[in-house]
Amino acid sequence: MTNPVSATLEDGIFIVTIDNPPVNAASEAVRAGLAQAASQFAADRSAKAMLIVAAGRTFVAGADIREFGKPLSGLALPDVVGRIEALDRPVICVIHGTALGGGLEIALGCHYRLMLKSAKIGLPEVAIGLLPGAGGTQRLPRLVGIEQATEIITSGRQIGAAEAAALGIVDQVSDNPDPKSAGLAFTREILAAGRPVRRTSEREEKLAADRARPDLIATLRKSVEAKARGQISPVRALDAIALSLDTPFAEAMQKERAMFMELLASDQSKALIHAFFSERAVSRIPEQESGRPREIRTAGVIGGGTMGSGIALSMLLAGIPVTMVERDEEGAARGRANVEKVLDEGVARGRYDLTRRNRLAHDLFRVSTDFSALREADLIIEAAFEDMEIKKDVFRRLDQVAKAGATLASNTSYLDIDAIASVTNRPADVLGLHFFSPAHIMKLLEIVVAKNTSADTAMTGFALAKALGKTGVRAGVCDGFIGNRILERYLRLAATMVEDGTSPYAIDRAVVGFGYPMGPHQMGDLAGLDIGWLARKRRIAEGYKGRYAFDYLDRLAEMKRLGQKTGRGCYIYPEGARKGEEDPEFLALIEEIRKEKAIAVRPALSEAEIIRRYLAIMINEGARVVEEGIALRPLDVDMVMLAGYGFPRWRGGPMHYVDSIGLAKVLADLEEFAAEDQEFYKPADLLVELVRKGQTFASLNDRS
Ligand code: T1G
Repeated sequence: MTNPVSATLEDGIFIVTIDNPPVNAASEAVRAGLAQAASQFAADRSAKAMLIVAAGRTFVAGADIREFGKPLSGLALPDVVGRIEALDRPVICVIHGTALGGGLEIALGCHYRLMLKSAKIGLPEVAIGLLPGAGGTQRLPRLVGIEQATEIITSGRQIGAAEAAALGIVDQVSDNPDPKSAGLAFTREILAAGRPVRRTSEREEKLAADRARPDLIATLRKSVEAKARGQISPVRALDAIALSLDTPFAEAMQKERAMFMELLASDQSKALIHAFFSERAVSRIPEQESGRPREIRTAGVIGGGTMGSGIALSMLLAGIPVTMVERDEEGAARGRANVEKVLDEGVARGRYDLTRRNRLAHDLFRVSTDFSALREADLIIEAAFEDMEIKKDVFRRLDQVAKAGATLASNTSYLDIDAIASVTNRPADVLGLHFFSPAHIMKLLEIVVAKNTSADTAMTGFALAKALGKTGVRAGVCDGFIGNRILERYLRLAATMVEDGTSPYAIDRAVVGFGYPMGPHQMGDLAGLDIGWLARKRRIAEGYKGRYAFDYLDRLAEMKRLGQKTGRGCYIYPEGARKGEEDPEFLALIEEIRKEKAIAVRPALSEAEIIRRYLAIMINEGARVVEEGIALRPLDVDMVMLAGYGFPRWRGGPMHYVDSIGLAKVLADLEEFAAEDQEFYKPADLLVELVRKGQTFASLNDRS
C-alpha cells in the first residue's frame, strides 16, 4: 500500500500533502498517512504549524465509499481527525475542489480553514443513507449552531466559499487558484498574528445560544421527518446533532460512531450506495459501442413546445449555443417565450443574474423558421409532435441541410428510431435522446441506440448527458424503451386493480407510502390525462393486446377533466391548489363502468397487497427489458426508475430492491396472480432462470 500522504518542512511549516487520485478519498492508506504525519509533526518541535493540502482536482472528497461493505480496517477516520485536532500547535487546511463528507470533517478537525473561491464543501452522507461519521454532527453545530447544522447535514447540499465564510465554517476565502501557495500565505498570517490552537470541539458559543431554546430539536424533527419521506438517515443525523447540546464531546463522538455503523448496515444505505455507483456505471457501455464522441460546439432543436424549449434550455444552461427551428413565426415566438420564461424564473429565484440570463437568451440562443439555420449545428434534436410521419418528414429535411458528421437525434418517448433513421442517408448518425419533462431539471436521459447507430454517435449521446449534468442510460429500441415500457405495465396494473374494486385513491396512498412522491393518478393529473389517453389510442390503433381497463381515465379525458391544468381530473383542485381532493363523482363513474362491463368486483386490495402487485409487475418487466437487451444490466433499469420515475432512491431501484425481498418470492407472487390473468402476469424467462440458479439481479450488473 503506497503512502498517498507526504510531508515536508518548509520555513517552519510542516506541509502535509494528500495525493490519492481521483478525488483524494480518505482511504485506509490516507488515514494511516495522516496519522503518521500528525505524529511526525507532534515530535518535530522545530515546526511552528501544520498545513494540510491535497494534490489534484480536489481536497478530500469524503471517506472512500469503495471500502463500505467491507470489514473496516486500519484507523477509523474520527480517530484520525481527533489526533489532528489534539495537536499542540496550529493546524491549517486549504479547501479546494469539493471537500465533502469526511473531507470536510478533516477540515473541521483543523484549527483554521482556508477555502479557495471556486471550492465547495458539504456533508452529503445522508445521500448515501449515512450521517457524518467523523465528528461532523458534533463539530459543525459548534461552528454554525444547531439549526444551520441540521439544514446543512440533512440536505447534504454543497456550499460555496462565500456562504461558508459567512457561516463561519471557514476563516478566509482565497482568490489564489493554487492551494499550496494560498495555504502557505494563510499559515504565515496565522503565525505572524500569533493565533493560538483553536479546537472546534471546544468552541461552545453557538451551542450556548441554542441551549436557551428548549423546543428547538422537537421543532426541527418535525420538518426533518416530513422531508425524509421514509428515509431514516436524516432523522438519525438530527439525533446525533442533538447530542452536541447536552452530551460531553468524547461521549457524543462514541454515540455518533455507533449510529453511523448502524446506518452503514442498513438496507437503505446499501440501496443508496448502489444508486451512487450505478449513476456512474451506466456510462460504461459495451466495447463495440464505445466510440469517440463528437464535439458539440453548437446545437439545434426542432420544436419550441414544452420539450423543445426544455431541451434548448438544458443545453443553453450548459453553455452550448442553440438554434431553435419552429414551423412559423408564431411558433418561433412561442418557443422563445417558453425559454425566456424559465430563464426569468431562474433570475427571480437567484439561480443566475440578469447578465447571464441575457447572455443565454440573446448571445447563445437563436430562433428561426428556416431549417437551413441548422447547417452548421453539430447536434440537432428533434422535439416535434409525437407522430411518426411528422418525425420522418423532419428527418428527411434534416438529411438535406445538416452538415456531414452532424448527430441527429429524436426526443421521441417511444417511437421506433430505426424507422426514423431509415428515411435519412445517414442512419449511423441517428439516435434517440429521450429527455424527461421538465427537460432542464430531470436528470434522466435515455440514450436510444438503434440498429445502425454508430459507436461515435452513441458516445456523443453520453458526452451530451455528462455536459448537461444528466444521467445518460443506454436503451435499445422498443415501444417505450426502458422507462415508459415499464410504466405502461404498472399503469395497466393500476387500471385493472381499480376496475376490479380498489379505489384509485388507495392505490395512490399505497404508492406514496412506499416512498414515491406521488401515485399514478396524482402523476396523471400532473402530466395531463390527455397524454396517456393519446398514447392509449395509438396503442389501440396498433392493436392493443390484453385486458383494457383504462375506460375510467378515458372518460375523464373525454369530459376534458385533464387534471391540474383544468382544475379537475382524478382529483379536484380548488383554485390553484397543487394537492387535489378526492372526487366522489370519479368514484361514481368507476362504479358505473364496472356495472357497464359487468366486472366481477372483488374486495378492495390492502395497501400491502397493492404494493406486492406493483413491485411484481415492475420487476418482471424490468427483467424482460434486460433479457431483451433493451437495458444493458439491471442497474440500468434501476437508474431509469430512480432518475426518471420517482422510485424511492433509498430503496435502490426495483431490481436492487427485489434482492432484499427475494426473487423466488416475486416469482411465487406472479404465479399466484397469473390465476387472474395468465398473459399479464407471465413471469419473464430471466426471472425464472435466476430463481432456478439461485442467483440475484446484482450478479448481472458487472457486465458492461
Ligand atoms: N469514494 C470513492 N470513490 C469516489 C468517491 C468516494 N467518496 N467519490 C467519487 N469517487 C469516484 C467515482 O466513483 C468516480 O470513479 C471518480 O471518483 C470520479 O467521480 C466518514 C462516511 C466528488 C463531487 O459522498 O459527490 O465521507 O467511476 O464521476 O462528477 O462522514 O464524485 O471514474 O472509477 O462523480 O467530478 C461522502 C461522493 C462519502 C462524495 C466528484 N462523500 N462523490 O464528482 O466525478 S461518506 C461523498 C461525489 C463519508 C464520513 C462519511 C462526486 C464528486 P470512476 P465522479 P465528478
